[in-house]
Amino acid sequence: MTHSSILLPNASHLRKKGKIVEILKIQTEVLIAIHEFLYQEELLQLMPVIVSPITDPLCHPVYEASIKYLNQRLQLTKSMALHKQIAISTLDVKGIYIVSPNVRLEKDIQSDNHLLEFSQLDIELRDASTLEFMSFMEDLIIYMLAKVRDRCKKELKILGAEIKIPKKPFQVYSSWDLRSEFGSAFKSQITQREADLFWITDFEREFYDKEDETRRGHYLNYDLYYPEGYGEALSGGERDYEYEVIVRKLEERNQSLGDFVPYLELAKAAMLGPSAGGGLGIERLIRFLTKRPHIREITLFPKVPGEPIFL
Ligand code: ASN
Repeated sequence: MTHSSILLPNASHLRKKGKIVEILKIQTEVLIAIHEFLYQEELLQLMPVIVSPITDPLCHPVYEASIKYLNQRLQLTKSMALHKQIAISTLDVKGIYIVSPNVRLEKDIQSDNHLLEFSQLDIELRDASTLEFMSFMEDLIIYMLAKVRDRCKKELKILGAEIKIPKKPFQVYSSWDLRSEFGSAFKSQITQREADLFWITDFEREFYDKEDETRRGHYLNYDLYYPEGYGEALSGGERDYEYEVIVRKLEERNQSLGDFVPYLELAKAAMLGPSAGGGLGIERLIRFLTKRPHIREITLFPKVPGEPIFL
């Protein structure tokens, strides 16, 4: 059998060697520093969930990614948002984390910052507020950046990348203010303009992010952004956990209750509790630290939306 090489051009990074060794060394040190910080903070690490009857519905369109096993339809994990909330409600600990692989078969995204398969550092803190979670993440990021700057001097020099340590507290913008200043494309505008990491708060999105009880239509959630045009780093929020509220929000979003049966059963049995969390994209973080023009450059097996997959 003969084969044509329509896929091989997509894999030029495997041949040209690039600076992938330095990039992966930085990724290794990033993960070690993150584990160190979370260990000191006494969070427990959970193993990832890959298939489950439920997953994050997301708030943008993706192709279905599921498999049938016996009589069940199992979803490939889009994020562990629902499992994290269930875990922290079940375990009497300060917080949990997972380095979690996610599959999102993007439909119409063209960007230098998306992969169909990626990993996020998912964290959930028990009883935490928005401000407490944001402060926790700032400490984590400052700790990790200082360690990587220290431990990867040679690699950063080869890559021509400098690590600047941000000061706490990071700047916070409301999405409402940014929308009125920049219009609907505010995210790409503001990430170009800023010189340090910053937060954007209060987005209307997935049903599990907590709505502000005193201001309906406003949300206790946040995104962390990189400066210099590197875009979104983390998204997360405080969680709604009361059955009636969750059902109302699913209905408002025209989402089928049948897609969330085990989660709704736990909510109905009052087995969900207050927490806040978020997911930090690992590949995006490495791209930002190594200052690569496209996220494909920091992984050996990139899966870029709209392109055939080589490996
Ligand atoms: N990581 C997000 C969260 O924890 C969910 C997501 O990735 N869509 O809220």
